[in-house]
Amino acid sequence: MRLVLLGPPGSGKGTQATRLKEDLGIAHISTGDLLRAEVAAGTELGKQAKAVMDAGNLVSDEILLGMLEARLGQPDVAKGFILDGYPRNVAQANALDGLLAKISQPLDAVVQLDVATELLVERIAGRAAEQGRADDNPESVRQRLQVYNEQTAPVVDFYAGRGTLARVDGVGELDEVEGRITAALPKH
Ligand code: B4P
Repeated sequence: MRLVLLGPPGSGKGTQATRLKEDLGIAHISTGDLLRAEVAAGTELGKQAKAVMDAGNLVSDEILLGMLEARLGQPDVAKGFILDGYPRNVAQANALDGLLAKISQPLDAVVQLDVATELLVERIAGRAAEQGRADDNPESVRQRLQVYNEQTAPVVDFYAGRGTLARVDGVGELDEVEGRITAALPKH
């Protein structure tokens, strides 16, 4: 199974991908986690990315493409993968098409998690209190939501136009949401 999980910040992409990876036995590729690992390791890339992420903006497409290409080249990806946090704009969606064509691993499904904005803000505030992530402050959250509406929402239309998109209600117990995602996946 090769799956893209789409959704605004706080919609549960990371939360659900962590569960689905266990149940489906496939790799979980979170571009947010890859970037945070670079920041934590203090690499040059991490230094460049940190300020952009903290402000709630998108890190450059070029950096993301290089990171993703390297990750897709790792052996665990052969079993399938969940992409969480990529693509975040239409240029990234086109780049992903190119990368996957090169390794002959086209997508099987794209799932969009729908959650109302007030709930997103509430969830992220909860995480801020628990984990203190640098980009979970109110100002960055506002910016991340704006970036989502301007740049990522068109990616939903991109996949809808191809007929590969399933929309799933992301509100409810974690098991319930996971069940809806699983039900929306093509059967192999
Ligand atoms: P991400 O790490 O992708 O962060 P996110 O969009 O906030 O979603 P996340 O997966 O963490 O949260 P989730 O919804 O699971 O990106 C961070 C930054 O990295 C971006 O702003 C950008 O700067 C950069 N970046 C990443 N990818 C990029 C790309 N492709 N291009 C450019 N830049 C990129 O969960 C949120 C909270 O909700 C949690 O506390 C969770 O417990 C809670 N929750 C989840 N499901 C719930 C439910 N059903 N009910 C109640 N609470 C729930």
